[in-house]
Amino acid sequence: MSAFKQNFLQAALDAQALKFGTFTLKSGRISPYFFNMGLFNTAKTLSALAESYAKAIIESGIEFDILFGPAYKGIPLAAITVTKLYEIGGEKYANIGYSFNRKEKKDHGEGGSIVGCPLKDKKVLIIDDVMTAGTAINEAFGIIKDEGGITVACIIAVDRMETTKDSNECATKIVSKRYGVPVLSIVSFDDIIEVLKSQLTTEQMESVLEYRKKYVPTN
Ligand code: OMP
Repeated sequence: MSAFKQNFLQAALDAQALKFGTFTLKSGRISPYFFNMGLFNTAKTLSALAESYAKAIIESGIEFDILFGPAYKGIPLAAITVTKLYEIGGEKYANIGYSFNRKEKKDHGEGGSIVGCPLKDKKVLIIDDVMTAGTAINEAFGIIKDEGGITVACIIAVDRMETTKDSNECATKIVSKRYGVPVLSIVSFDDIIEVLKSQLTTEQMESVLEYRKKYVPTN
């Protein structure tokens, strides 16, 4: 497993952004683990987070013009990661732009709902936190299309690898097929299990595996 994945998981545990217990998800599922991006909230943890996103993007070799962070959680992610891409990846990333959408439309000043680089005719990479059923990310694809941009991929920190309500395929696959683009992630549910198996109690491990069996497709 890549070092950036392991570093990310260690940073998530240190920041208590990755927790084990009983959590109700947006989908209503009761999950034995939860990833809370909001707990990466200090300079050091955000720097580690940005490094993991940047390394995953560099490793993918995806070519793009703009890193787009959907409001609200994607906004700081886009800003910190675009900076880190330049620091780590050098000149190749010097002119990569960043932008985000406003939740509320502004009718004064320059107006519009996009802040940062205009998306028209640009190759856009969406950055977000977690994908469970893929609902949140759909909106971002729509915004980019409406602005005349071309989404070339999206990247999330955690791919929970779960099926949606109406399909036996995992949400990341469905999103990837629907929009014809790769869905990248720093880590998947399986990476979490692999790295943390020695740190979880038997009880935690059992509920994690049971959840996996119920909601993660086998192929
Ligand atoms: P989907 O829209 O179903 O893909 O769920 C993704 C969203 O669920 C994230 O953007 C979060 O708001 C929330 N979420 C987490 O933040 N962490 C998790 O581990 C699980 C969820 C979730 O509710 O599924």
